[in-house]
Amino acid sequence: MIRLHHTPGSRSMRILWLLEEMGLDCEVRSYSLTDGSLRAPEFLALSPAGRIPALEIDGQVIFESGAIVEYLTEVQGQLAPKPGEAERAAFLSWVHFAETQANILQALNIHHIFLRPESARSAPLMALDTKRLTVTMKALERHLAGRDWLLSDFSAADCMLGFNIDAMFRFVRPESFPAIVAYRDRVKARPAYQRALAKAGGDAIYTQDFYELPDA
Ligand SMILES: N[C@@H](CCC(=O)N[C@@H](CS)C(=O)NCC(=O)O)C(=O)O
Repeated sequence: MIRLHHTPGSRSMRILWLLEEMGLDCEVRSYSLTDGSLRAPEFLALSPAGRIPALEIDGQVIFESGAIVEYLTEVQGQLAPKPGEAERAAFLSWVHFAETQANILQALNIHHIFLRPESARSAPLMALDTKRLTVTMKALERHLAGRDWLLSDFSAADCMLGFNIDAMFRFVRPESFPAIVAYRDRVKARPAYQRALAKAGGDAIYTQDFYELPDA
């Protein structure tokens, strides 16, 4: 039995999608980001920082989406180059790059969406994080120009990074990023992505297509 601890719209989509790519079924247990259930002792016993995702598999619990991706690809022997193989370093770099970018997106989510009252928000910090996000998007745009996936073929690194794309375009307009837009379209066309999306239960985070920066 594989059980995924999940929140709609969160990083657990990476794992839901990867499991679908691997043809592995899982039970999904859903949580709210805001009702305190992620700080309950039973959840902290699974994920010590109180974060989603956590995955119960093979009689153990794994937390951190990047660790789950590395574990699943190792155990299943698919969707990642093995240690010593040519693209292994690139695979690990993009898996962890995706999480660097997700942390910036998370900061923007907190400022734009979760922090209340609005007067508690910091316009300079929001502008700074938008610039930091843009740096990661420019790097991604350069890397994706002329290629379909992060590595020479689709890999689990695409599940880590592909999840970020919808969130990126909530804060930075897509016009300057044609390679990322085309990559997003390839991601969305994957049957496993669509099956995962159907299981994911929607998006519990965004209520607007785009979030403008407030006046500084
Ligand atoms: N580095 C962690 C980050 C996990 C994380 O922050 N998840 C978010 C949802 S996308 C969460 O649980 N937020 C709840 C909170 O911050 O209290 C990972 O990749 O799994």
